[in-house]
Amino acid sequence: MIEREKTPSDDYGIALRAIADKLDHWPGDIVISSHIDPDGDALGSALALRRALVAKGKLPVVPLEAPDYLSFLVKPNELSPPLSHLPNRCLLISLDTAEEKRISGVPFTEAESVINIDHHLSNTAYGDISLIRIDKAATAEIIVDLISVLEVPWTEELATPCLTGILTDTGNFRYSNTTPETLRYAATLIELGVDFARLTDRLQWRHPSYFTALSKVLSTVEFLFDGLVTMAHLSQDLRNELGEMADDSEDYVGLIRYAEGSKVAIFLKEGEGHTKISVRTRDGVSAQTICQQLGGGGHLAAAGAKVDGDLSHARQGVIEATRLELVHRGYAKPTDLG
Ligand SMILES: [Mn+2]
Repeated sequence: MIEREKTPSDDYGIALRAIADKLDHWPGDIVISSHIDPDGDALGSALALRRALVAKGKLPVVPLEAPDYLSFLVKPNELSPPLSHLPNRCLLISLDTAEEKRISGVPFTEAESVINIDHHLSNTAYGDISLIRIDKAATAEIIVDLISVLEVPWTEELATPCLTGILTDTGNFRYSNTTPETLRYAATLIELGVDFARLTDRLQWRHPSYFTALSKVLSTVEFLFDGLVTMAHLSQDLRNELGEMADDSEDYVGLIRYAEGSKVAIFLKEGEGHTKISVRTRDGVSAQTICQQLGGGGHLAAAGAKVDGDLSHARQGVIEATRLELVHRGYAKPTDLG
């Protein structure tokens, strides 16, 4: 795509061209945002697109807050606090965000026009232009193509956040969304200047207190449904005790999913009055179905939800949703209780 799409002709290329034209000719302000609690794809896509538009003389506002483990990607003044209002004639570009209510830091209804670029199956196509490509491993892949269509000269500063999005959404090329095309995107981005070994190393860095938190989280691991389900949690009490660094916990669920025999890995993080649930699955069990029952969403093998109530309430809810999905897929009997 990067090479051949200079003169786009297929539907994808036409959509990219329409977005590029709109960005090139938009007379007002531009805001780029992504989902709340941005991950590497959300933040990487937003930073790369912002840098590309800055190279074209524009100054998009990006109201996102980088998690600690991704803050090394961000240069001074690239991110802004949440916006309580949008200026008149504002174009909103929403990246990697399936529903408008999940967009971070933006009063959505005040946008004059919305461009919605995403790869989630559950995307509701809420934009004036919606470019949803569920075959892409990361929204960052679409951003790579958009930057090429925008004809911004490629630099390492554009390529690194794009590859970050691909790396984090594929678990460093380990998840089933990793296609030959994904690896071609990565190869091209490395050719464009990303220091691959340095980036993958840097992405694994965590504050020392993360490892203290990890040791406590691992002490909560439990196995349910005869080992089909691995679950762990981080309570609000422990988060208070450990401080904010314990919150870089996105990958706890990625660790416990490797328990042999496990089809479903669940990580619960308790907050004030709510609990965040992260689910990873394999062998046809749908994390998305489990999380949709709890008001969340995501992909087949990786999904999440945020539910009201404390840890034990969330634990009950997710066990029941998981039980239904395991029964539906033939891995458990309706009488299995966990
Ligand atoms: Mn993504």
